Amino acid sequence: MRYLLPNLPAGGYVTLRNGGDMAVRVTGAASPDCGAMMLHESKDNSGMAMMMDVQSVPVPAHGSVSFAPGGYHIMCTDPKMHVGMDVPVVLSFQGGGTLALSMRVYGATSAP
Ligand SMILES: [Cu+2]
Repeated sequence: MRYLLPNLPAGGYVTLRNGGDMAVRVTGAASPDCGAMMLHESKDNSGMAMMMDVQSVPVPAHGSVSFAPGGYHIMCTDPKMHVGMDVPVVLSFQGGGTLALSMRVYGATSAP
């Protein structure tokens, strides 16, 4: 998680690998340390950085998808966290599956 200030959304970045034979789709994310979590994609629109809501993010069979700056991210509104803590996150998938993970919180200038 990249955390800036309590009144700014935090960004969640993660790489998901799918070792299975079927493609899956991430359809949502939730954390008790966020007011809400949304799947977003950053886009460069003629030099203007924009973010858009995305309904789902595909993870190809035997492939991976990266949530990374400039692309997909998990937006955390109203973050209740501090640098150095681990935030519990549950990702939900099309078809009803879930994946629990823990995301370390970094500040604006610190890097994983
Ligand atoms: Cu966003």
